[in-house]
Amino acid sequence: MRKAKSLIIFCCLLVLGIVRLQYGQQASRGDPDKGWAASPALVRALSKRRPDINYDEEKVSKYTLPDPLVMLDGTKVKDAEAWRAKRRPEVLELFRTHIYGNAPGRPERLRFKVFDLDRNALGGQATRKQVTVLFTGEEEGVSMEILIYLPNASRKRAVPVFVALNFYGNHAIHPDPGIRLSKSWMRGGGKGVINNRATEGSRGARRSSFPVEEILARGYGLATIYYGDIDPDFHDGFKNGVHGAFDQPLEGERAPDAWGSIGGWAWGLSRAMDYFETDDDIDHKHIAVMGHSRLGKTALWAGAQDERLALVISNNSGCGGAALSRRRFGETVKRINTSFPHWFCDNFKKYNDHEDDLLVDQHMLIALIAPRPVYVASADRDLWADPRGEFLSAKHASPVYHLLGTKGLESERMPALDSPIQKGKIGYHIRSGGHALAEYDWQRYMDFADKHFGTDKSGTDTKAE
Ligand code: GTR
Repeated sequence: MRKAKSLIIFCCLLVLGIVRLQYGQQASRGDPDKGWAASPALVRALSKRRPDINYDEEKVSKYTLPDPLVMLDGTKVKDAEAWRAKRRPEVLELFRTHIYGNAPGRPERLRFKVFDLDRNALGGQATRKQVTVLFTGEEEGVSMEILIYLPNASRKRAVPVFVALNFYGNHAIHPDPGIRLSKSWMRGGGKGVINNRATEGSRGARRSSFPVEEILARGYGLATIYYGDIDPDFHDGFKNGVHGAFDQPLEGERAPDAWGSIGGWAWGLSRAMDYFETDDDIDHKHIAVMGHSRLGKTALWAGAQDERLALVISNNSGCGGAALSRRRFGETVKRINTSFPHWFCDNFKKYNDHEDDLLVDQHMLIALIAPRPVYVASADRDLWADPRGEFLSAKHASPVYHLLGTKGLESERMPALDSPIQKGKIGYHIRSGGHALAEYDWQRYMDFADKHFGTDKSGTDTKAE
């Protein structure tokens, strides 16, 4: 009898617990009919921790976004022709002058050296290649290493490839002992990184962000590059990396619109694209560029400038990436320029606390990618990156897609958690969890690429173009 009583009490407590859990989850997800809303408890906690930062939707002041379809002189952009010939170049120039800076073109003496080719890597699942890109053509000059895995099961020789910069060296994305250990300078804090250098202990440390086997199984190749090869991520007055190699400051002074680090990393992605065009195993017409966080900002900027990049993906890119600057929600222009003075060009600092003076906002960065497919992804707990600002940016880029005769982000409101929108050429999701590049994100990016590249599991074309 006593046993039965305690069983009943236990069951009641269990039901209560489940109800509470459900209720709690709902509270953080917002009203399902209204789409995602930040958890009020999280907003309270973050606001308490950082009173200088706004995490409260109610406190976002009114702002007016510049219209991507109105020229600086007030002329309306009425057709695709005017967008391509006039407005697109104008917008691109505004981003170059005021935000990311001007980068040089492809260096004349650029050279590629394939130093590793294993057609039986990862137990036979992949072909692994490693390539050094010599930016100045000289062995001792600044260079980057590309690690490439291509699926052996693909029925097609040339496969579509995801290219992504990484934070801790190519060897950190997978424990494959064939990957060359990075010798470059590295930020501290990474597993197995000692005195800013990688050690054997760092092999595979970032594996959870790069589901290599899953990518291969879906018929895609993966190419990755350590971003610090291109430009080490610290402020040294632009002496090291590609800036040191290519800058020509006038009387020692850098121009206020000279490229920053994001400009440098994006430039590196274009040099990777130069290599892909020479490799017959790679379908260079179907390259998707993907980046997380600061590298998400970089992926968008690379995709905006280099139209050879066929699909562009921003994972939790936030301020200076997909998020609208004018919302001043989470990280702001002033905050980012203060913490990372080397990421953008000097002119961008003029907009610290003066976001409304910008002649562009980040929806126009996405619009520069039109009509190519672009995917923006946020994370529920990543309020620093302003998920709603990222969504709105994708939405306000849509008129340009419509003008070009295609669909943009076809949704008026934010979706619920983990409910991707993939109807048009702009995809969007907000994943449960925090600031990260998760397997869930990769799977959605591959779904999106399947749609736009027409790839099925075997890497066979399923879409007529
Ligand atoms: C943060 C920065 C963000 C984001 C992030 C990252 O510290 O404020 O803009 O880029 O770093 O790259 O991990």
